[in-house]
Amino acid sequence: VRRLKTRSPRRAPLPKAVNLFDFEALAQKHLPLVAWEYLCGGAGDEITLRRNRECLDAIRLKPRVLRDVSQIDTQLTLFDQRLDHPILLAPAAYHKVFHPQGEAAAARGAGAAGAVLVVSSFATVKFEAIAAAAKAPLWFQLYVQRDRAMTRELVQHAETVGCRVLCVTVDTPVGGSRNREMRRGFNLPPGVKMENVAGVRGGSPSAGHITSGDIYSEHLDPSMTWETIDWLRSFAKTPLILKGILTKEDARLALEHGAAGILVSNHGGRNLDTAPASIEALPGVVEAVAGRVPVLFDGGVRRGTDVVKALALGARAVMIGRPYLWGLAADGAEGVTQVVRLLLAEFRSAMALCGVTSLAQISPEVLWP
Ligand code: FNR
Ligand code: LAC
Repeated sequence: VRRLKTRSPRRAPLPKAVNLFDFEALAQKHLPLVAWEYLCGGAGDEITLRRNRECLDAIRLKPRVLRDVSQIDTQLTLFDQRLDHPILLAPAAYHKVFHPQGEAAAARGAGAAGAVLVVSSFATVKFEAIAAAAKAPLWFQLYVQRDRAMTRELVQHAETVGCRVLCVTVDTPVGGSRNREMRRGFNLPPGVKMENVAGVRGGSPSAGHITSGDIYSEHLDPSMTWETIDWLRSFAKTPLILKGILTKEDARLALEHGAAGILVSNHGGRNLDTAPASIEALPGVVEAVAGRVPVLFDGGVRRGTDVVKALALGARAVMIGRPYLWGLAADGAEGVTQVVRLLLAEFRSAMALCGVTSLAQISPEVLWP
């Protein structure tokens, strides 16, 4: 009996990344443990973090057939901006923890994939350099600082470099209990700092390594209220949206206080553990908003089918957080571009298999009842 000769699996080339989870595995290989745990971690027992995925997985889509899906159009208009597709890059702090070129690489990678990058207040590259690397529009994410003059300067600085939307994060008056960061003593590596927020403690040489706890206590304002939003609107030149709304009550208040949009988010499960999955909260917010402003969504988006589901439940667009950071860690700007392209290709395929050819056609009808 002749033995079939098979190739030794050890000699097979490294498989290329074909989905976002492949990039997750690559990122974990590339990053020091402390950076990896900052990136992947959630608050508390990570119940909300897991639930973001579980609830998206549990939704079923409805396949339709024989509908001519030869032309798929993913374009949309959002805050008067024409976008090629509804996949945006969520604000994330400290990109230089993941790649030496930090936010400049992320902006370059986003631009090549036609994706909006929301630049974090805690960026580790100067706004000017991020803007110079960007080919797609930038938005700006604000963490309100205790020093209101500094806060105003930060917003105006972001506007000056061309950020087109002001995304105010309202779900983080204080940080969540992030046990992974605490256990590893997460810190910014030497030479890495917040480049656009004047250092309260960040610049102090005695601090050396800064723990995220220190950063949170110094650079978040637990006293902010709805009046702070009114104050921001009094001078902001760009549309103001609120990031981190999960309830109908807060959605109604957001409208009363003139928000131009709402981002339904639980901060990727990093703040209040045992809060619901973002996708569970989305329908209630969409109902309360009743079409008056765009509702955006983030939390656990990993597959093109997830994008279809969020849009079917009323989101106008989605943001991804960890996945593009996986791309950044694995392969810099190119990795970011690849992550968006893979997700977009899956999204287009899922649209076709659901029998829809434009975003306007994505309704609750695409969900299995
Ligand atoms: C974040 N997020 C975040 N949000 C924000 O408003 N400002 C910030 O600076 C950061 N920083 C940050 C760092 C890291 C490492 C992560 C993973 C997340 C939250 C982010 O914008 C978004 O809400 C979630 O990441 C979305 O969930 P997924 O896609 O990561 O599941
Ligand atoms: C985080 C903060 C910086 O999620 O928003 O790590």
